[in-house]
Amino acid sequence: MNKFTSIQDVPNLQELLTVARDCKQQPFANKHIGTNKTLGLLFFNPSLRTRMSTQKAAYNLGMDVIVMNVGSDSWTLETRDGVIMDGSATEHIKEAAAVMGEYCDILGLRTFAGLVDKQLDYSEDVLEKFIRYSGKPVISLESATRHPLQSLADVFTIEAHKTTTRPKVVLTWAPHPKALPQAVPNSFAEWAIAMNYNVVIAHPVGYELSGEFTRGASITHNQDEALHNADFVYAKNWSSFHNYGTILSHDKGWMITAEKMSCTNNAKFMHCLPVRRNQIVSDAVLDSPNSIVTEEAGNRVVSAQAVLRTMIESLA
Ligand code: SN0
Repeated sequence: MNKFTSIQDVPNLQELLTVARDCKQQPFANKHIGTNKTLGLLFFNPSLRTRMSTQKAAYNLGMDVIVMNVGSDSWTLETRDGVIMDGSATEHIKEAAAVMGEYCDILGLRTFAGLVDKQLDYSEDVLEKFIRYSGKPVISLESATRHPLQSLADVFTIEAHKTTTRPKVVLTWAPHPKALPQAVPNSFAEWAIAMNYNVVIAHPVGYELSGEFTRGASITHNQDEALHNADFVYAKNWSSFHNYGTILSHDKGWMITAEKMSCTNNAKFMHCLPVRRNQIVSDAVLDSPNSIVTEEAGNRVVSAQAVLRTMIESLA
């Protein structure tokens, strides 16, 4: 695996899940494989779980880690080709990525959607330029359109909790005060569909995700109907894809409450975090034993470690 930016980069999902299980059971069994290898973690946007879990995963494999807040601590980067750099950007992504590639064996990159220019976001401009100019394997730490380390942790968590071979997994939109990217729901949908779960996506009118991520899922505007008999409820806000980056609804009726959870098959509640309490989900649900958000976040170490281990093996 020479990049990890979407499920398409994974040659064998079941094999990756087996490696992940092994990393969970024996986190320090491969402490030698990362010796003298450097992981660079580059953040254009804030992070808590991704930063800590990926760093820990790298340490478990004996890697050295350099963390750089590119968005705030380094020079401001120009990403457009052929421009006269007489504005505020100090350095071009061509040099910056190439230099980081000199220092690191693997690069992780967080670059959120700008939510202004759909075409630019969905072309994964910054991520693709880092891949091209760094010359090193790149791991997405949430790009404009996907969050694959999160999705791998999500399906790993579902595998650990499922009580039927093909669980009903409901991805539901929930309200949020800010416009958020589609990366987490896009990615969760494509991984959950690849796992052959019974995937149902519920959202208000106008919140349809791009069809490339949701093919194979049932899509409904009726949340109650979706939640009926669900085994897993994955809540997430996202802004509109079609009316790009806009908020079309603040409908509090979409918040996940204990009453809504009572229509499910004693479903587990999931969210990638950070989560807005009593906006996305009520305190009662988040504080209930059915909430597995902390374990889900804990499994971010497992997903990062499985990906790093697989990548290091293909470096050699
Ligand atoms: C990001 C998102 O893509 O939705 C990261 C999730 C892992 N979430 C946010 O930016 C939340 C911001 C907020 O104000 O709640």
